[in-house]
Amino acid sequence: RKIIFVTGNSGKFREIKEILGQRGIEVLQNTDGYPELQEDDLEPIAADGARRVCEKLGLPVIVDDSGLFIDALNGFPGPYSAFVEDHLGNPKVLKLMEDEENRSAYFKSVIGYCEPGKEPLTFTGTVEGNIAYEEKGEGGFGYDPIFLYGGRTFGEMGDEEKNKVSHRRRAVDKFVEWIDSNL
Ligand code: ITT
Ligand code: NA
Repeated sequence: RKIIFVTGNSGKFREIKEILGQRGIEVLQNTDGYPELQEDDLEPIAADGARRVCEKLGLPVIVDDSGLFIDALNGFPGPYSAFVEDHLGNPKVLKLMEDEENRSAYFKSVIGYCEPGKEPLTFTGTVEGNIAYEEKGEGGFGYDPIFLYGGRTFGEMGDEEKNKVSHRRRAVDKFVEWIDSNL
């Protein structure tokens, strides 16, 4: 079985290829991109994105809309995670968190899946952790160096370790469960 994953983010692609690969599903990357809805929740963004690319390509596709939600910042950057990562970066997020004692945050990943002629489906995974005081680790991508999980950042873990516990892993597990009982 093969599936097309539409994403411009090579970190996401690497992780999903590995996780789905272990379950016998081959993942092909398509970097065409798609317009993203502006919404507070990631589910409608992923659903709409999956629908658009599926209609365009005429094939079953997945997309992954994800983000980092920081409690002390009322869930920021959340749906703006890509913009904030690109334009401000981790040092400025740490700066915003400088005087905050509440470090709790979570990552969320929503897989949007769509088949031609069908309504899109979404599969959500989250993982709770804390915002570090400084960037640590060369692994992963994006916010991984500032996201502490069990005493180390996702950036300090290798892909293998991150893929066992990550928001993305949890979303993909739900997707695979659905595939197993529906396809
Ligand atoms: P797409 O082409 O798939 O849309 P993107 O990077 O624009 O790629 P999003 O719109 O979903 O993806 O934005 C999510 C942001 O959150 C982006 O800056 C990611 O780098 C970051 N992010 C998502 N998952 C992450 C993870 O597992 N670890 C660290 N940062 C992550
Ligand atoms: Na994006």
